[in-house]
Amino acid sequence: MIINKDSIKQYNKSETENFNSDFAYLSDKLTKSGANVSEIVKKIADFQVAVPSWALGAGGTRFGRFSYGGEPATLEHKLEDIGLIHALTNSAGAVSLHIPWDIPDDVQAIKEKAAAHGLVFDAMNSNTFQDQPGAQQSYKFGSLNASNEDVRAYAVEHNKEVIRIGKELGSKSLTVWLADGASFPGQLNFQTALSKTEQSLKEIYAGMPEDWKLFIEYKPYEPNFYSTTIQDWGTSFMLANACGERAYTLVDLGHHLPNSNIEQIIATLMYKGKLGGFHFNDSKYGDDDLTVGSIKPYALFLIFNELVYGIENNPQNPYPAWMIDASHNIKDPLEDLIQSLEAILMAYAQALLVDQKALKDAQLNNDVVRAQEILQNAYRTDVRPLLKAARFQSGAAIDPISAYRNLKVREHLISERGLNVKATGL
Ligand code: AOS
Ligand code: ZN
Ligand code: ZN
Repeated sequence: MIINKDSIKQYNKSETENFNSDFAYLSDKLTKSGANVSEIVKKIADFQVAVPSWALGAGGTRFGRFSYGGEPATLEHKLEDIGLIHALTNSAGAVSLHIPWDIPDDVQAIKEKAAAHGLVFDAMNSNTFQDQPGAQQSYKFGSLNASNEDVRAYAVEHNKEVIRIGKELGSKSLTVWLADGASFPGQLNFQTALSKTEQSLKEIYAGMPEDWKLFIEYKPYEPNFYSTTIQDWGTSFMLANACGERAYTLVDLGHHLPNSNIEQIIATLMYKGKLGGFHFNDSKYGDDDLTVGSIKPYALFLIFNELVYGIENNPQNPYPAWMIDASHNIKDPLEDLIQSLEAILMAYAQALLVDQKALKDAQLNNDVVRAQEILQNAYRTDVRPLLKAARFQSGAAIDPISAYRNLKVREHLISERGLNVKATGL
């Protein structure tokens, strides 16, 4: 073990003094304004976000990939990396596996390894956007939407195989993201492509165990640049309804056209009980891989405000599955994930501070200024002492990035695994 509870505890000692005074000040202020601080800290400590198995290596863009050194070469290494992040933050207690990039050779051993790091298996991810070595059919012109029946059946079967693997691991859900679409007008008949997709998803849904959920992801463009068959939340929602009650829409923050009102999409889906999963990232233009909260933290807060409202007021909606879906090529991927977790928990904590009763009153009285003040008061609160308290109380690091650097985690990984290893995946 590169780090353990003792080394973290030891390191925390150097941070305790500042933390104690910051927390005492904030806690006092919030308590006076009517907030239940210990309840909020507990909610923050309980919030767990899955890390995908493809986010641990130095990611790539199509223009280049720069190895970071000490990258995980095996699934075991990837679980160790997530274990490290979880030990430092106490908020990354799940892994989301990608098949076939991370097929476990020995399921039992992988389950034990995950359990040793306190990790559970969240949603499984299938891949019908690449042809694998030895593939009998090609996805070049589509997968679940393919007009060629052999290709479509092959893609459906792949998803069923992913369910079989996930079942052995103890996962309870499948996320389907499709690259299917067209790069040029005329390439596809939209209606045929959509009806094939619906048929395929229904077949996959029928192949799931009774206690599984299906998450249907949408994306407006990329890799196809003219049309994507599941382009938006409405299409995903329609397909989820066609499949059945255990099929849901999955919202990936980066999968919207610029300036889309994502928080309103969240509200609509939760109202209808159909928000199943969530992929966190950030973007300035049309990408889906930047660190969460690095570009639009206020939008993230507004999204969390709807999530918190929905979790409290929409029993028809299951508790959503959270995952970070970001991977860039210039940062240490573990530091990047720790930064993303921090941004997620800050937005969550700020949303928990929103005085829902006062907001409702302001809305009923059409007091627009007051409503905005209530939201912005919550957003402008420096909630970091609450996050630190949640981590400190659960034996994680008060300041995870500083602990990661001071405990020389990357240096240890490089000395154990070498400088020139390349993670499988993107
Ligand atoms: C792709 O853009 C989607 O966000 C997927 O959720 C994911 O990144 C991909 O499926 C990798 O497996
Ligand atoms: Zn995604
Ligand atoms: Zn994406």
